[in-house]
Amino acid sequence: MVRAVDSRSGEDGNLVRRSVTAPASPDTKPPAFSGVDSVVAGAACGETELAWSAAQETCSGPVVYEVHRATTPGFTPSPSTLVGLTTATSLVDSGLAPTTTYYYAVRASDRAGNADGNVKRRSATATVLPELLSSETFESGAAGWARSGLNDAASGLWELGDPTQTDAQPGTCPSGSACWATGLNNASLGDNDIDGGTTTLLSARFSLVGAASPAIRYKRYYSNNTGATPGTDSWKVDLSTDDGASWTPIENTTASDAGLVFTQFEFPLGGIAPTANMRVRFVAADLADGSLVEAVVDDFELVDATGGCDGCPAPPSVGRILAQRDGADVVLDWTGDPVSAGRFKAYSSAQPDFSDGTLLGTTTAKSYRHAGGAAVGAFTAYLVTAVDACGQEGPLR
Ligand SMILES: [Ca+2]
Ligand SMILES: [Ca+2]
Ligand SMILES: [Ca+2]
Repeated sequence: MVRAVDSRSGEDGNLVRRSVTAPASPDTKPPAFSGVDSVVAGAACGETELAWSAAQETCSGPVVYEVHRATTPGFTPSPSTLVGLTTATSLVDSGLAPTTTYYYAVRASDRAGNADGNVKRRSATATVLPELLSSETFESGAAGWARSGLNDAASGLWELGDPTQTDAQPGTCPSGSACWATGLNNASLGDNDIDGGTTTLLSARFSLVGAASPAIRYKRYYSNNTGATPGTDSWKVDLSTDDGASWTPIENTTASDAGLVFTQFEFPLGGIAPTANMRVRFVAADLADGSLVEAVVDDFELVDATGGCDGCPAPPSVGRILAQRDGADVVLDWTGDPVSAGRFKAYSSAQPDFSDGTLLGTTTAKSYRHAGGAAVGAFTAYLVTAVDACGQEGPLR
């Protein structure tokens, strides 16, 4: 509202002032807004997190932000791409498909219905969680792994146990007290390292059939940078999908791990089709005279890099919410509801059947303040959903 002052002279000659309300001049100026600033993968499965700077608006506040989402880069925001309305300057989008890239635009609109038309878009791939399919720590024995294949070295052949420490060999395992090492017991540096040939460690047969994004992980240590001819021997790891008949290299390096520290290596199969007859072999050698070569392998894991989103139970639903006016706001409260969740989402709708529900915002508390909610319309329905640790949200109904 614009307030004006009407001035006229009174009979006694004194100036009389009184206020009148002038007709409202329509606010047609959209909020000055720079659009979405960042979109990143979210904390939980199937989530992205958006953030933007507040719009400048002085006449018809508060500003409401329309969040639009699409899977095409140059999309045009429209009612069909609207996925959220919020007065906050950030939003967690959830329930997204893993490995899919989503594109977002955020536009600001004021109470008078003026919307900005920025064309800024940002994209991110929704968070995926890996699923651990199996883990071998060798604490219960060799588990079908063995020295097999080319093993013509005079010393430093693969052995399972707890290694003794030298400047070239760690004195502990990555896990527990059992790991594979090239000659466990070294009396001194240069004693019981690999000499004069090759040693090969062959894994047990394993299957990765059914994994959507299969990967192999292991912890390893490799050193060839001490001794008379450092850096001349290779560390090789190969993968077979046909029980050892043929091999694909997954590591081939002359670089050493520094400081007796293990490296966790992860190899996504990518275009290699998983089978039920898979094996890995770890090959270390001292082929150049005088090299000190040591290696350790432990904690062999099979992983489905995107499978973690499938293992989540059905998300909880919120039963009872109280909605009450507080001045111009509506405060939602479900502290009496027994459901527990890490996060809740509040929606409003002008329809009793909730056919056009719009996301107001996200909260970690069991309450939500809908700023300006009391003035939105004669009828407003509210709904709160719970979001579980996987980022799954209860149904909107
Ligand atoms: Ca171990
Ligand atoms: Ca050794
Ligand atoms: Ca040697």
